[in-house]
Amino acid sequence: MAIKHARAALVGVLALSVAGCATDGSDRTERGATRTVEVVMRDNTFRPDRIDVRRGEEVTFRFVNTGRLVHEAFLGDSQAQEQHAAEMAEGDDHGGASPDGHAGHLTGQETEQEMVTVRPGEEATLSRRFDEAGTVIIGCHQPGHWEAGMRATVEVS
Ligand SMILES: [Cu+2]
Repeated sequence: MAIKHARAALVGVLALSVAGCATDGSDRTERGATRTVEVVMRDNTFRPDRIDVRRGEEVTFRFVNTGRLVHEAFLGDSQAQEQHAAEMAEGDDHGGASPDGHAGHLTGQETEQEMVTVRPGEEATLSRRFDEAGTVIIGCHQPGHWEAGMRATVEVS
């Protein structure tokens, strides 16, 4: 009984939030086009390590960290991965202070998030629409993880 009531309440909340999105006035909102892919993070792998998507498809990645270490998922091509790896290495030298180059990078991207950090036992989602055919990489840039091969590929065709 209690469970039924809770479910009904949850459905109500979901319906409300969907309605909230629709009246947002945003023309970027698309209904029912998102596919969710669960990716398990371990020490130090992503599973699956290859995800096939269709061009134009919007995917929500649900990263679940079942390992004992903090992991991150950074989405980008190989060039972006190398750049991010270099930034992480630089960050160590600067004692964690964020140079303004990073802020500029973020403002140029509107609100599109391209990275999540997930603690052990936690999960986080990242949504991305893939408009170009090719390979996008999901990389973990916690110290040593990228070097250890902690990455997955998204093949867009
Ligand atoms: Cu990692």
